[in-house]
Order: sequence, then structure tokens, then C-alpha cells
Amino acid sequence: MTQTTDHTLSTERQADPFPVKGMDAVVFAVGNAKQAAHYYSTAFGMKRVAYRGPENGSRETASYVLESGGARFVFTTVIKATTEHGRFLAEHVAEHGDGVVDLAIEVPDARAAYAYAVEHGATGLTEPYEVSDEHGTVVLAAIATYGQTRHTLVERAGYTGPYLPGYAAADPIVEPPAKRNFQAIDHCVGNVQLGRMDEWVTFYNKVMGFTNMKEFVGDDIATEYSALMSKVVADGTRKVKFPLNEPAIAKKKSQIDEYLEFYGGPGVQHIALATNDIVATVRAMRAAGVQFLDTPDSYYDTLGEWVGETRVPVETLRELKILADRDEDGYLLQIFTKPVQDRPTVFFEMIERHGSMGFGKGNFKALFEAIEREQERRGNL
Ligand code: TYF
Ligand code: FE
Repeated sequence: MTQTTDHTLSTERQADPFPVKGMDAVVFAVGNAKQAAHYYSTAFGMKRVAYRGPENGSRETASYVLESGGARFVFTTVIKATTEHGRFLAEHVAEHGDGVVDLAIEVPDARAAYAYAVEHGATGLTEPYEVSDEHGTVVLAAIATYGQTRHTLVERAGYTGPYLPGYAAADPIVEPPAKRNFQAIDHCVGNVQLGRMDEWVTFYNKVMGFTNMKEFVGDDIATEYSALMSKVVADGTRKVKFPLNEPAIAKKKSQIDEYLEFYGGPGVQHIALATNDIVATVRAMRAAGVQFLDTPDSYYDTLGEWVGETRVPVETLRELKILADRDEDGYLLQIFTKPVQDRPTVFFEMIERHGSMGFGKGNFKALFEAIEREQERRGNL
């Protein structure tokens, strides 16, 4: 009996050396978390569920926890830096502007995940530790990834509180929309320096046992029009997907170079959010003032010929500037916001998948041309 269980466990471990449950949270360090939380509530339709700040035991930082279905964002700011962590956050905002400090991953066993990662070459930032309150116990650990970004490994083991011990439940900032704009984090993209993409792909292969997905932007596409190279790594269940970009030496200045220059190094470029009604989502977000990249009409003139039947008529896609792509598994609809802060750094993607596991390869030309038009408007091309 015991032997059978042990055997099953060990073969599961062999099959997936680094089991993950999914993305736990995307943590942003920002200059003004109160206003960021307001923007993501009113413009993205997220719902505040928890808060931690001077009113409940944190004199140094204020953090707002917002959710939309299974997607969780945390906005943290420094009120008065007194510890190393506070100084780190303050410096992060000074150097990078508003950005992502942590792509937190939920794991079934944080101690095992941390041990595996560090054994396979990860830099440990925080050794596993327990935090408890009346809702239960959580185990946390953290490892470093590209730039100043980290992965906190979160073991929730039945924890029932609104976020983590130390956080109090909090009311929504505004009444959330009747229909949410998105329900999950689809993928999180990192920009790394020229020539470093493969090192980071290998990092995720070794440290987390992530495998490469088939979609990538190679030399051919890079020099033609994209000015970047890209590969995607994912966990065995494809719940956590991390594309990695590096600049390519092309005719024009790479959008990745623009990011690296203004972010001050590698970091998270975009977060893709999964929706099951991209038309309603884009209408609601546009009405709330979110700006999306433009797509020329000519894109829609030929779209129907190659993309085939989609849930949304081409005329509606044209009206809202939504992109579509098809591969052997199905199709996807996607759209990209402009950068959401003054620096041309972090942006978002809204994505509605119908079978396709890809990232919109068929749209790379149209998309990268749209990004370059924006780069030109900023004087960075
Ligand atoms: O995540 C992806 O791979 C797609 C395509 O700067 C993409 O969303 C890649 C690079 C980029 C913008 C979008
Ligand atoms: Fe994407």
C-alpha cells in the first residue's frame, strides 16, 4: 500500500520535476498604489479584495490586491522605506518606473520547488518560510529571474484568507462590472538583453523543468520586420507560459531596445489576459479610456481569406481593431494596449482562445508595424 503510493508519487515527480498550480499573482511596484488600484478597478474592471498598509500593521508599504476571476494583481508602493525590502521597492520604482517586481507562481510544495530550483542553478532570494493567521498557513520562498524580477513560490495549502496572512479583506473600490473583462492570466512576457534569450530559456528549462513551446520568432522573421527574437517556455500543464524576447539587429531600432532603455534593463514586457468575450471586453475597456494599438483597414480586407470562420464577424474585428490568427489547433483573437504608464514599457494583451495554443504568429507583421508607428510617435525609432 505504502509502496504503491510512493511509486506513484515518484513517477509523478519524474514526469513533472517542478509541478505548478498556476500563476498566483503579478505584483507591481508603483509610485502611487492608491491611484493604480483605482485605474485597474475602473479601466480594467478588477475588484479589490484585500489591502495591507499603515492602517493594518504595515508602516512601510501599502498594497492593494485586485482580482478578475482567477487573475490576481497586487499593487505595492513604499510609504517610507525603513527596511531592505522597502528600499528595494523604492529603488525599483526610481529605476524602472511602475513595473512588475514579482511573477508569483502557485506551487503544491514551496519547499520542494525552492530546493529544486536552487539545486538547478537558481539564485535564492528568500528561503522558504511560513506565515500564518486565523485563515491558515502559507509557505513562501523566492528566486531571482531576469533583471530585478523575482518568482515568489506560493504554497497555499488550504489557506482561506483573501490573499496572504497580514492582508485584510477590502471592499471593491468601485462596483465591479456585471460581466468581468478577463478571467485568467494567459502568459507573462519578459524582455532580456541582446543575445541573452537562449540563456533565459535554458534557465527555465533547468530551474523549473519548463519545456519549449513550438512558437518562436527566429532569425528569418526578426530581420524581415519584427526586430526581435522570441521563444516560449511553459510548465508541463501549460498553465504557466513565459515568452522571452530579445532585440534583433534589424533595419530599425528594436521595440525591445526601446523597452530596455526606458525600463533600465530586463523586465516584464506584457501580461496577456484571457477573456471569453473579447468584443465586450474591448468595448468596455475602450469606453473606460484604455488605449489600444491601431490596426490598418488593409489587415481586415484580406483577413477573411486566410483566417476562416471566427465567432466574431470580420466587420466587428475591424471596428474594434482586434487581430485574429489561426493554426492547426484552432484560432485566437487578440489585441494589445499601448503602454499603460508614461514610460514605453509595460503593456497588456487581451486574448480569446478557441483551440489555438499559439501567440498570434500570423499577426506579428501587423502588430510589430503598429508598435513601430507608436515608437516613431515617441521619437524612438
Ligand atoms: O506574447 C507573444 O509572444 C505575443 C506576440 O513585443 C508579441 O503576444 C511578441 C512580442 C511583442 C509583442 C507581442
Ligand atoms: Fe503575448
